[in-house]
Amino acid sequence: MSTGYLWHEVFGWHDTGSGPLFPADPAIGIAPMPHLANSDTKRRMHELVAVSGLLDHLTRIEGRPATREELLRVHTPEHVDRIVAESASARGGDAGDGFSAFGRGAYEVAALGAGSAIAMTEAVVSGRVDDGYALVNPAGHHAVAGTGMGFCIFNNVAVAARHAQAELGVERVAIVDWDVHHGNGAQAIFAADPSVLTLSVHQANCFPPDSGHLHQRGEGAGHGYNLNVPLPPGCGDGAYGYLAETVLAPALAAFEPDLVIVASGFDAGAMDPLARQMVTSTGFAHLVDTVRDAAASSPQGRLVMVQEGGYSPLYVPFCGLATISALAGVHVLDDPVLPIVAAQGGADLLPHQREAVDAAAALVADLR
Ligand code: 6DK
Ligand code: ZN
Repeated sequence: MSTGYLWHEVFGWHDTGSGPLFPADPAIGIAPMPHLANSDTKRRMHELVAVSGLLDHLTRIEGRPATREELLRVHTPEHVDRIVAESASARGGDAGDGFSAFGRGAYEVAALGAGSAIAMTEAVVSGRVDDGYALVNPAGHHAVAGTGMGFCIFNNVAVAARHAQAELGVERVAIVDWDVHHGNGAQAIFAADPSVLTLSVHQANCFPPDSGHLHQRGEGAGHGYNLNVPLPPGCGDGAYGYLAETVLAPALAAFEPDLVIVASGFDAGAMDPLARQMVTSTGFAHLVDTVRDAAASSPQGRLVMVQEGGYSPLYVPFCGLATISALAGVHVLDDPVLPIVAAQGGADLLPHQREAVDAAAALVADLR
C-alpha cells in the first residue's frame, strides 16, 4: 500500500493580501492583520507532515502547472485571461468577488495548484500510488466557470475530474466536499452532468450566501447527482460520523464511482475562526476511513484528496496529519490538541442535527 503526497513550497508563498477577510480600513474599524486565509496555515501543515515523520511513509508526487487547455475544460477563456493579466500586474488583483485579493504571480501558483490536483489524480489512476493527498494552495471549490470567489481562483477538483474523464479513461467521478463552506463551484460546473456526483457537506448559511440548499439537486440529466447536506452550527464528531454512515457511504455505494475526489477542508474543525462546527482530528480521520472503504468497494474505486480551506494555524496541521495518517494507515503522532477540544464536549449527535442529516439521507435513494 502506498499513499501519494504533494506539496510545493510556492504554495506557501501565495499572497492573500493584508486585512483579515477584506481590506483593512480604519473607517470601518478594521486594523491591518495577517489575512485569515494566509498561506502559513498550510505551510505549517506540511511542516508537521515532515517533522512528524509521516512524510517518510508517503510517496512524494511532483506537481506541474495546469495548461491553459486543461483550465479551459472548466473555466472560460475570459476568466483565465483576466487572472493572467491581473497576476502580471505589480499590485496583483482579485479572484473575482472583491473579497479575494491575490498578489503578483498568483496565476502561476493557482495553475500549479490545479495541475497538482491533476498530477495526483494521474498518479492514483495509473496505479503508481493507491491513493493520495495534494496539499495545494489556493483553495478552489468556490470557483465557477467564469469567475473565482471565496479565496479560490481555479476549481482544482473540477479540473482534475474533467482531466480524469478526458485523458485517463475514468467515467464516473464523485466529488465529496467536506470543507465547512458549500462546494458551489462543482455544483454549478457539473449541474447537468450525471457522470459526476457532487456531494457537499457544509454549515448552512456560511458561504457563499444563499447557496448549498437541500433542494439544489442538479439540472436536466444531472438531476439527482448533486447532493447537499446543509448542517446547523454546532455539529461535532457525532453528527459528522452519523452523516458519514447514512449519507456518504450509501451515496458512494449507490453511485459506484471510478474515482472519488475529496475536497478536503479543515474549517469544520473545533478551533476554526470562520465557522461554528466542532470536528476533531478523530472526526476527520473517521470521514477518511468512510470514503476510503467506500472507494475500495467500488469496482474501479480510486481516492484522491485535494486541500481546500481551514483557518486555525494551530489545529489545521493536526487535522491534516490525522487525515493523511488515516489515508496511509500509519500513526506517527497523537494530536496534542485533542484533549483540549474533546474536554469541551459537543461530540454527541443532537436531535436537530440528526434531522438535518436524515433529510439529506432520504435523497440518497434516488441515486444510481
Ligand atoms: N465572507 C473556503 O474555506 C473559503 O471555503 C471560505 C470563504 C469564506 C469567506 C468569509 C465569508 C462573506 C460572507 C457573506 C457575504 C460576503 C462575504 F475556499 C475555501 F478556501 F476552501 O463568510
Ligand atoms: Zn471553507
